[in-house]
Amino acid sequence: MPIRHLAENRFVFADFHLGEGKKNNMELFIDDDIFVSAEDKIMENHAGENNVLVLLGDFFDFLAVEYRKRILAEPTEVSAHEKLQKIIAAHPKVMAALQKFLAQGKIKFFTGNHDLDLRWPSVQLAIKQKLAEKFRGLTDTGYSQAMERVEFIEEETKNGVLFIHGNNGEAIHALPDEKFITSHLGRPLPEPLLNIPYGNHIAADLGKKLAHGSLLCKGNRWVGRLEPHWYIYAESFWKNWKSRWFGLCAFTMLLLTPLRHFFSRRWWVRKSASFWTLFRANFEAMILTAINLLRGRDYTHYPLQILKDNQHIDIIFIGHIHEFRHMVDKHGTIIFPGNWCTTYDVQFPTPTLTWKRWRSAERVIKFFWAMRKMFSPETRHLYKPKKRELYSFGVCKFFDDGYKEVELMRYNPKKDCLEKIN
Ligand SMILES: [Mn+2]
Repeated sequence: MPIRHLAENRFVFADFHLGEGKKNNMELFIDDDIFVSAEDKIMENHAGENNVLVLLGDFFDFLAVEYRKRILAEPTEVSAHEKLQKIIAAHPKVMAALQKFLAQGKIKFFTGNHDLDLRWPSVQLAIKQKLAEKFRGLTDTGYSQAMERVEFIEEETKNGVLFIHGNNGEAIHALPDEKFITSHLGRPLPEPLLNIPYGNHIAADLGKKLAHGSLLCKGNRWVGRLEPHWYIYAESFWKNWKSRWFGLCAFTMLLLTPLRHFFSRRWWVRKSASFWTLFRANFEAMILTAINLLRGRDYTHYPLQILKDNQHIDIIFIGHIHEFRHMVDKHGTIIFPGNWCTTYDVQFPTPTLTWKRWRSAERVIKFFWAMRKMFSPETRHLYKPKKRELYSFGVCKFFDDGYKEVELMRYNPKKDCLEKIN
């Protein structure tokens, strides 16, 4: 029997959303120390192997960082650099862990919708230089080889395994064909701008106003941190007038945002979209997860379609929707490696479905009926949002004979070990 050799180990992490630190309420990453320990454990357990760290998009969150006191800043190359420097300064331990990994392996950055700024070649170079800086001055070749081990890609298929961030599965976050905008109304721009999907502006603008507060109402710290996020608005109407006011403001802002964007001086937000397109996008951003829940369609829809349409792909690693899941279907395997940014999960009561017909109607009716339990004083403690402390990642092992193995794993900080997630 021929002996099979391990050719490459990939450790796939997604959605860290590193921001500019706690001074900004949009910062979602606080587990720097746990990431350092997880990296150390991986390097310890896999010393001497051909290791690749895959960061599957939204590793940096450029949309959560202010530039000239603005969150909705013009997406220029200069702003990208300033934001990057703020993120690097806010997360020195994470940067050091990446430097350490690079000393013995490779790092692949995938572009997500929150770190489209990685498309600027000079931003890529700045990150390469930062991660390879330990090698500077030793030998020129050591430094340049270390930089070559850092790679930036948008998607990759290797040996039947597809790696993607996954934002193209949602219409409002799908990437435009042109990477940069170089002209406006037939005139060339003084400097190119990043061509950003409209959904990004909703996250940065509406999301920030709801999280930080505005003239109308105080901010709600759950915005951006609770899954599913529509629950924040639904819940506010159940409680008292203070929180109901927040719900009303959120609803008003939802209606005003497309109007504001339509008439804004900042044309690069709307580009050539019509008012209705903007309106629909805002509406979908708020309640699409709720609609999908009611029509029984979940986030696996998009990768499943890719597996069906592409005979040569049998495994997909996909991030973006902040879920962890290892799913095996007749068309192939899908791994959602999970997110590392702060997330609280809402626990919903599960209704028992008994009807023989009208099952989808039953699901809707019983779901709303069961939601009472979440707000009644006797049972509400059972359904408090819980912090997701999973620290999950995907593993993909490629062997020299074409065989491959995939796994959903997690780092357990209490036991300081790596575990399988079943
Ligand atoms: Mn994303």
